[in-house]
Amino acid sequence: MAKIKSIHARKILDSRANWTVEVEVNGVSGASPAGASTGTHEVPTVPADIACDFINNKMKKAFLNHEMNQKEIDRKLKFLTGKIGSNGAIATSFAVYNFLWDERQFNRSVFPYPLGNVFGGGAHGGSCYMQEVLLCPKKAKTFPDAVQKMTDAYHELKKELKDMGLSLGMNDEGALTANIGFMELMDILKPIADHNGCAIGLDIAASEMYRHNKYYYRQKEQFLNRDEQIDFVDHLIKKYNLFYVEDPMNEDDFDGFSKIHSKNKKTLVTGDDLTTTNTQRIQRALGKINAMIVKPNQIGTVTQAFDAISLCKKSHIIPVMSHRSGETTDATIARMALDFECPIIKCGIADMRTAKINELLRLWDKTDKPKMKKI
Ligand code: 2PG
Ligand code: MG
Repeated sequence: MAKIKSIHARKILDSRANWTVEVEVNGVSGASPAGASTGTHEVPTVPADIACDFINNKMKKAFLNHEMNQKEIDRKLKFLTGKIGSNGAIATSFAVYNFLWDERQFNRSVFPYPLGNVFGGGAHGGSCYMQEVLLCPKKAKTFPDAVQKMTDAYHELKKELKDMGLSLGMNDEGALTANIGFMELMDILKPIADHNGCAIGLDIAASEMYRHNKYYYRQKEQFLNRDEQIDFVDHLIKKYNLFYVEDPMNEDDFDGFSKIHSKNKKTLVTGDDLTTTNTQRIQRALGKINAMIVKPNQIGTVTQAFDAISLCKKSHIIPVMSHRSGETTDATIARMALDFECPIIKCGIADMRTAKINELLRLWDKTDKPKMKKI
């Protein structure tokens, strides 16, 4: 087994022009993304300078000449997150994962469906209260066809909003923004999604709008109480035939998620801030959700993210590999989605988001008899 011969951390910029951590292990790199609508239960980050300083001046000595073993390294990283943050830990863990990529004997022929943020708002910018309106090209038979369908729908919506004179450009995730109400947007998007073979999903990111036990809808200047929020989400699911709803309730309201799930068994009721890629929180969510976001930087290492995926699979919860709103061109999550056979990868559509999609297009092209994971 290879040994760690060099480790070096540096600051690089993410897509929001904020500093983030990139780590090279034996010359192979990994970089940390960053969230804006972060869950309270995520492992905290530390400023990039502090993480890099600790990695280069203290951690390095303790890691050099150790075996390049993902589990062992991640076990050590887990205990260092107080010093290097989840950002320093995941950048190192990704670098090790990428170094070992060629050696690992995984069956890499089952590809995830992309889930792309086509229209956005909330904490990612844009006037809409809805954080993400997502498209999943469920009718596609191949990964390239899935990308075609999703981008066709994206371009059609973009043109429509431009022709109506409503377009306001893109937000943090490369999603479209416009001077339009959410329901009006949905009414325009639904036929576009339908004829391009895409299903619609939402990331409501409800914790971001939760104030004094109510949900604040800023476009409507309206507060909804818990029961009203459940009814509103239920109404949206039925009206737009939503296949996916992420974080419909505040991050600690496990029973609220359960209520929506029990009324809508065909929809993926998905935890993100609820579960934060944390196996203890997934245990609490069993039976209450049927899908879960996997963001490796929420928990700090590839191994812990993998443990979360394994628990999901045992518990009939669909693991959805996911980017963050602050990203780099690091494409490790695309590789992880393939290795761990996640049926869906949430990775955006435009701007820097193409790094993950392009990695999967390359891998699809290089694979003998690739196929899509059934969802
Ligand atoms: C989310 C993510 C990614 P952030 O809420 O699912 O889309 O956003 O990285 O800001 O938490
Ligand atoms: Mg989310």
